[in-house]
Amino acid sequence: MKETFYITTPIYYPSAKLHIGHAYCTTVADTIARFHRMIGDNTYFLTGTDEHGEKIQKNAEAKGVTPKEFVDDIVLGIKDLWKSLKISNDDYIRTTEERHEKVVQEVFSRFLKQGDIYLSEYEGWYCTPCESFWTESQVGENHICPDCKRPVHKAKEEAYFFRMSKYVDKLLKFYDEHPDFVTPETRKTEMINSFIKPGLEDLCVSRTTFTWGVKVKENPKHVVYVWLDALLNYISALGYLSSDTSKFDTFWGKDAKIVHLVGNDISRFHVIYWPIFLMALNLRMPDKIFVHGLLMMKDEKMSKSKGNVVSPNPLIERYGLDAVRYYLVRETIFGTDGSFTPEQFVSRINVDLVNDFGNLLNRTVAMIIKYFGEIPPYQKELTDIDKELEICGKNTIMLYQNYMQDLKVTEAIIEVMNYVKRANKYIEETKPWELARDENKKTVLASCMNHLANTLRQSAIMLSPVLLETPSKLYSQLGIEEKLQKWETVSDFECLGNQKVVKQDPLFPRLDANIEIEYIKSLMGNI
Ligand code: ME8
Repeated sequence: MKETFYITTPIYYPSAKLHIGHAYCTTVADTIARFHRMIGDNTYFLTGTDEHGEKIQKNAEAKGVTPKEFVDDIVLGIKDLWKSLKISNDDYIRTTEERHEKVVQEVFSRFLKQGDIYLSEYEGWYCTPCESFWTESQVGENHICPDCKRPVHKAKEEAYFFRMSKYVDKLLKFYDEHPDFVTPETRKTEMINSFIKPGLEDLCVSRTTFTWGVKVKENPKHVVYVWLDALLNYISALGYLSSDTSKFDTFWGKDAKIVHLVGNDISRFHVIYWPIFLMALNLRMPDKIFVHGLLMMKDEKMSKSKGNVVSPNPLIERYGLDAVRYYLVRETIFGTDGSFTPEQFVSRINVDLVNDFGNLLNRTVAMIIKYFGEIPPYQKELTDIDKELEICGKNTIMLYQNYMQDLKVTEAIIEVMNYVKRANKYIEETKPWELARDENKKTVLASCMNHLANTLRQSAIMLSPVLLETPSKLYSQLGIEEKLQKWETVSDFECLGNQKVVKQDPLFPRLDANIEIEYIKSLMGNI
């Protein structure tokens, strides 16, 4: 059944240039969106930037420009990065756009009217880089931010608060009734233990110490807290409260499947506050908050402010779009922490793309040209090894589809690559060069070539949400016509026959590990 599918990434802070960590989440989201489009779902994919807040105001002041000029410049770079990664987002929301600011003001007014928000005074420990207030127990004796581990300072201001206590029981009931709401589930347990069990405090939702934010209409010396502002992007971008709510009605409608991908650094806001804001607005919940891990660099969290980062652009220029996308989606199991190292980057490309995938195509094309010139038609008489390869293919397609539907993209890709590995082993087992010497084995050889070509075709289709340039190169070498490049034909084991095969350049050139590791090391930190 066709679904309506809405997927979002976090909206990133344009406080500095983005690094490979941001590209990681966005590329995975893009892969999932492309998969859903491929299987025919009505799909909407949103990304964007979170442009208000004290940190951005300070960065702009330091540079001697207005905050808007500051973010405009960085957003250009971010959009360029998404273009070079061929990110297929349907919209790009900026929180400085009128369509968004209007929603933030209206929602704030509504919360005030409903009594969900009240005016009071805030005194607490404030972390400027994280723009978060913390309680005494959270900052500990050393007064360190529990998130970024930097020193916090005491701050006091008149502020509006959101009455979280009113919704806690409802939230816990929602978690109970929707055990799949958060993946991995441990992230939800963490949130319950750290923030809900000790007593969820009311959230401070306005600031008066800086001006770069959405003004509270009722009291303009206040700007709306950046997180209440930012979370609303997921619905403002769909036209919530606007004159045209058709997208909102579809993609936030009751039949839509709604997925937010977020890093574990921001799970608190998505697992606790976002559902509560939605409850207060009387809107439906998302189906899934998928919390992914963070990529580390040299055992340290990659961070724009620390500067220990690598930018995807020079990697794309040198290794190609598909190599970088493949690395991002495959290397770190989505949902677990990972790290970026030049050694793993080079090895992942050489092992998976050059040896396993590229080589399977090279060998297959060379053999088909040598023995037949074109892909032989499907032979009804199958050997046991042919049958085994077909079963592996059927299982792979099923597992791939299930994993993708479950947002387990890395696992899905691993299944496809296991199928590719299985096909390489199939060559060793069938020994086509021996079959070719025996005139009586001609049909067995034909069947072998047909199966290899089809394994490659099926793998290319399944990899096409990740690899954007390689599948067409593969189809052109195997002479595969357009209709057989489509998802609808992926399970067809008998469809190939008489396609003219041509040898072209290898899909991925082999990387000289020593040279490339040195090159990537030279990029690290230079962003
Ligand atoms: O938090 N590894 O923006 P942000 C993997 N504006 N992913 C990483 C990463 C790393 N080393 N570093 C960042 C914000 N990310 C808010 C979000 S949403 C309503 C507002 C990714 O620019 C990861 O997805 O700090 C993380 O959650 C996000 O970027 C944080 O981006």
